[in-house]
Amino acid sequence: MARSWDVFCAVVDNFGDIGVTWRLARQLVAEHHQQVRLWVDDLDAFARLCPQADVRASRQTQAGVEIRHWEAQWESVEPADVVVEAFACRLPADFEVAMARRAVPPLWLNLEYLSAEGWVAGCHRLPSLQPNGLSKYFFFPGFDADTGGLLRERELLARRRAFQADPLARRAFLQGLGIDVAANERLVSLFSYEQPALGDWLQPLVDQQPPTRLLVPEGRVLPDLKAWLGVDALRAGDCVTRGRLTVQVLPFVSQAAYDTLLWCCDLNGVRGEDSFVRAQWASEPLIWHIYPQDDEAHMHKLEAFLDRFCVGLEPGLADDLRGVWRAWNRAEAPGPAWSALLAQLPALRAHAERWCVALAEQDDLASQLVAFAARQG
Ligand code: TRH
Repeated sequence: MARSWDVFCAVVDNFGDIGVTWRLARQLVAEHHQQVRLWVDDLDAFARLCPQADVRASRQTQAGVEIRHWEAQWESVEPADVVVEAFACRLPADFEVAMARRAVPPLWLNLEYLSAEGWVAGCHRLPSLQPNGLSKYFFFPGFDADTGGLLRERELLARRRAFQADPLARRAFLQGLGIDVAANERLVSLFSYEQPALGDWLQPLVDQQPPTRLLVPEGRVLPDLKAWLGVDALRAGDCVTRGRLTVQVLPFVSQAAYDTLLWCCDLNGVRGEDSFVRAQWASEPLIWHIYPQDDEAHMHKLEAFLDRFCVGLEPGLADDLRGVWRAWNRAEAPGPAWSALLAQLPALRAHAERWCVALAEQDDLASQLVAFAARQG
């Protein structure tokens, strides 16, 4: 059944909030034929992911999704059948009043942040009574059958596998980004937060075989990279070589192109939530820079994910992986685990594919949201 949806996104910082909601909104339209309005408070952030967007338009349609700037006259907005508040962003007060006034009240969902922790399954889909008299349901993405799953488009894995089996397509895609890879070169992408220890991670690559090409989309890690390279400026298109390591700065590309970049690399440094999930669908080795939180809460989340991910991994490799991920997130030098891990990329790749296949057995997040809405009437 075609329902109407209001998806609310407040951009706190970075691109994760808009990255997830924009992807979800597109999938609800394309695969489930829902009618979706995406309310965004920061159109500049949206335009980084959707370059054809008009940053001045209060209303526009992109990929079948009605994009609305979050500055409406709320009295005149009739709430949709389903209201999704992403990442606990507060809805406009007048809109909450209108929701309660609706003849059939909307299904109200709080789409939560991703976590691999065990408590998530117990909280998934729990209702909570709100001051306007409606219940709001917590909807948790996650890594097992008791959670809401992960965003995954229907044909994603088939498209990814076809691409990875086609060296010409890979070469053409990389050339389109100005990347000329040598035959024996190892490709590594790096999308991370600030990393003060970056030099300790890059130095071993200067002397190591095979040569490495590090692809870095413009963003928060560039000052650390610039400092280590000892250059005055770094911008998209720049290429700097130190020994066997070539660093190439890329422009920030569309979500679809970023996916394809992940599919091309032998190792992906990813961060936050959405790029982290996309790297798992890419089925290549990854290192996760988790979004830092107060009181080291993020380190518990990191361990919870590692506990799941390392099942079935050869114990020595699992130790190296844990050591590398912990050191990266604590901004420490990696120690010998880093070179050991790089030497085992083929084994890690095989494990990443097994992990990806197992994850794909659960229903994807958009399908689960649609099914939940159907069950609630
Ligand atoms: O930008 P992030 O750090 O977002 C974070 C997290 O979501 C975090 O949990 C949240 O609390 C915080 O925001 C507010 O990382 P993330 O989640 O990977 O989002 C980045 C998005 O940008 C993702 O959709 C992929 C996209 N992207 C592109 O479209 N093109 C690019 O070139 C790159 C590098 C990323």
